[in-house]
Amino acid sequence: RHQRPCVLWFTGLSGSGKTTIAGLVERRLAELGLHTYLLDGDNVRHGLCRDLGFSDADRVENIRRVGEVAHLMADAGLIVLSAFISPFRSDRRLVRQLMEPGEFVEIFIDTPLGECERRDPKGLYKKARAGQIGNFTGLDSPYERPEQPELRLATLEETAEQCAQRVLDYLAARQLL
Ligand code: GGZ
Repeated sequence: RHQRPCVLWFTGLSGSGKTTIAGLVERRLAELGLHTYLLDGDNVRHGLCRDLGFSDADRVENIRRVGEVAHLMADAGLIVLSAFISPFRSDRRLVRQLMEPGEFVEIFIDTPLGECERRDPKGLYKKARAGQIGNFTGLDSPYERPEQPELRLATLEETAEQCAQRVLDYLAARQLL
């Protein structure tokens, strides 16, 4: 089946739901017979970026490398899904500029900090509040909200499944499916 490459770039706070929604989208794309790859902290920060931490400079380098890998994968014809906090606008813009026009789809997972902290799926906010983790995004490290994302998904208003469906609807409307 024919597919157009693209990069679905999920951005948002820790615990906002990036990986969950990206995973649901990936499963639906796979069911359509499309070839995908999901880049996230689990498969990148233990390998390609294992020398990097969470200082501003390390986050910049993390996103630069992920962007280059996403670019290579899109060149190979894949639909790439990327789920990193990617807190800085300038880094997201640099990644966008690597891709062909229309190929980069910025998807803002807009979950308020209070809700991410309430969910705290890995207990990291609790640790950060206790002073055991520094430079934590949203607490003592910035998150710059996207100004013009292709999609903004409000997870307080819709379920993860509904959010995933909105991504698929967007791709269909843009003839990316
Ligand atoms: C933010 C941190 C931190 C700090 C560890 N700040 O919810 P998670 O666990 O699974 O996702 C977070 C992940 C963030 O890594 P990224 O590569 O996405 O960040 S960035 O795009 O800013 O480079 C969280 C965990 O790593 N984590 N320490 N200090 N998140």
